[in-house]
Amino acid sequence: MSKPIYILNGPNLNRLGTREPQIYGRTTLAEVEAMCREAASGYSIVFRQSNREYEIIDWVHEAIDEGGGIIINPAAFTFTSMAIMDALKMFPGPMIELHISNIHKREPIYHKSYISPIATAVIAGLGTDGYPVAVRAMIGMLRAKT
Ligand code: CA2
Repeated sequence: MSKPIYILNGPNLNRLGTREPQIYGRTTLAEVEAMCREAASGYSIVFRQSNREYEIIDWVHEAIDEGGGIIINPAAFTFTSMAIMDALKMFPGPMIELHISNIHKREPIYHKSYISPIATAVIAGLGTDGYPVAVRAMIGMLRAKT
């Protein structure tokens, strides 16, 4: 059986759909999870969100041991966390950095990602539709590997 795809979400994304709809839309994180499961076509999905940096690091370690691929929206940790970057560096499989908004179109504080230089691919600006797009792209990469 193939290893699961880990979809990890960083701080505040549990509040998705409740504010700033002009940037992040009105879809909730529970709806995003459902979209990902629908796109997974037989692959198992581990879908998680945390507001705590250490918990995301622990989940990356879990994915290193048990996961086939990682899709991560690190939210604000994108711009601050060398610790998450260091953990992700140890992951041997494909990794997609995902952002709902186009971070490069926003203020300069959103431009310098610690994760992009080590990610296999980056998706930004597709809204929450970026999640199922990332799942399909991840499945393509996992199939190409086997
Ligand atoms: O666009 C993205 O997905 C971001 O990763 C979201 C982060 C932001 O710091 C990144 O620059 C881009 C912020 C997430 C804030 O969470 C929200 C929760 C509820 C409503 C709106 C946003």
